[in-house]
Amino acid sequence: MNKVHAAAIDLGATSGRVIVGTWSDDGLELTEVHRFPNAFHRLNDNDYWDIASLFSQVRKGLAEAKRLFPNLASCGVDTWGVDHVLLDKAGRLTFPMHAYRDQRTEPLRKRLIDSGDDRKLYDWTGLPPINYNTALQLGETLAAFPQLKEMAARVLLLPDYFNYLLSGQMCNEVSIASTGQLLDLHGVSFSEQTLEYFGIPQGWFEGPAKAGMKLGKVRGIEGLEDVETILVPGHDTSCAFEAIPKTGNDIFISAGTWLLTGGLTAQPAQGEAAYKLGVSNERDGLGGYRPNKILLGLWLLEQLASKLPNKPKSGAEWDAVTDQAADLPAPKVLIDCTDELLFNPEDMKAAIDENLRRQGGTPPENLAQYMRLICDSLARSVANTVKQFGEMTGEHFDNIAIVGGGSKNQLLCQRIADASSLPVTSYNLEGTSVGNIGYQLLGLGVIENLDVYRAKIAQGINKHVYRPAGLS
Ligand code: LFR
Repeated sequence: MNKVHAAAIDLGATSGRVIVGTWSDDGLELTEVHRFPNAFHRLNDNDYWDIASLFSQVRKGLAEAKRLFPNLASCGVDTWGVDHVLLDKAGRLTFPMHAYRDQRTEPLRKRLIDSGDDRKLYDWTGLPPINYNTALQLGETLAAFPQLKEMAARVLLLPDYFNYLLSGQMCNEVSIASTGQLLDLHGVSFSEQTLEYFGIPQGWFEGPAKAGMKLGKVRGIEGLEDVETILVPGHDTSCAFEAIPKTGNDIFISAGTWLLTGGLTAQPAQGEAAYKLGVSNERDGLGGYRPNKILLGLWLLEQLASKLPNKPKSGAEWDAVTDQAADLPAPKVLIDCTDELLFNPEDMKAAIDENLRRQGGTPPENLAQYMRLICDSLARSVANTVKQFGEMTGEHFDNIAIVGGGSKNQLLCQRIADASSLPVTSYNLEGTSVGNIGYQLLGLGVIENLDVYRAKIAQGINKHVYRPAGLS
């Protein structure tokens, strides 16, 4: 087999990267060609993404990918969920792109809960009332600016928009559409009831399209005229979940800014139990169900550290803090990770301290103590969710499979194992890019299906199993 090179453009809320996957008889080899920080910016009371500079980083990364791999065949874009642009008929931006942690939707979310309509929406879409849902964001936008109904003609979520800029094709991909509370729980279509409920014009969305198809050659970047843009699962979490080797009765975690905990199943989670647990029935790139619970993740640590004068600068410095934290005694009072005040506080340290005080606890004194507190608290939140998922589905999970940046945090993995009394298998896998590249190979006709791809990747994968304390 000739080597095939495909570039995964993977944009997260705190960093973005372009990674080239080289697929051959030997399997998949990844080369990171570009990495850059990402952040939203507050202007008065609102939070916005700097979308033009984000796209310029994508262009830079693609140009570098082509320079290093002159035979580059394709590229595909995945990003965080829910955020979107409103375009006019000619594809021009009609509204600034807000960031999902913006609190502008909070009054509307409260109204949904107080009126009980969130339950109705759950039955229609299988998604709980999270204040960043695209449907809710559009509801707020339209209430504040009703004239947008006439000005805008189309809504694209972020990966769909970058696909459009790259290829000239507008389409709404299924996994990313599902993050926004926009799809009908059954079948694969937009939820007419939900769009109507929020006053969103039905024509603002089309499809949704399944991943794995060619959108067209890259436009407007010199030298990339032969490179195909391929529709991959636009949602980063979907790419990550789809890359994880499936063995036994696993429950999965994609660990990073969030801890996305759940699985890939043929059936959606629905009804009272799923609603109470707050399961999000997101979709994979082919429209299959991926029910998961969206738990607060390492955002707590990232935000806390970002304000510290002497924050660790390298991986080695972070490892040293993790080692110190592992030697500390387990904190008696843990953070309540369901606290909404932790979603986007001005000052994360103050928000965590306040959360502890409310529960009768004492704030930590140094970064290692915060690290220990955060890892133990996140571990408890995951363990509770795994237990509740088991009770809801009747499944007996015998392993937790974890990928993503957080899977490299040994303390977090160990504490999840301890708190859940289950082994945690951490895969050394750049999961999001691996999933993204798999769909590009599918679109290029290089692989038959994703099972074959996953099986081949699993052969060469490094993993580490964390056993729960007290069990061997
Ligand atoms: C992770 C993620 C989560 C989603 C959150 C907001 O990057 O995509 O899956 O819940 O960001 O979109």
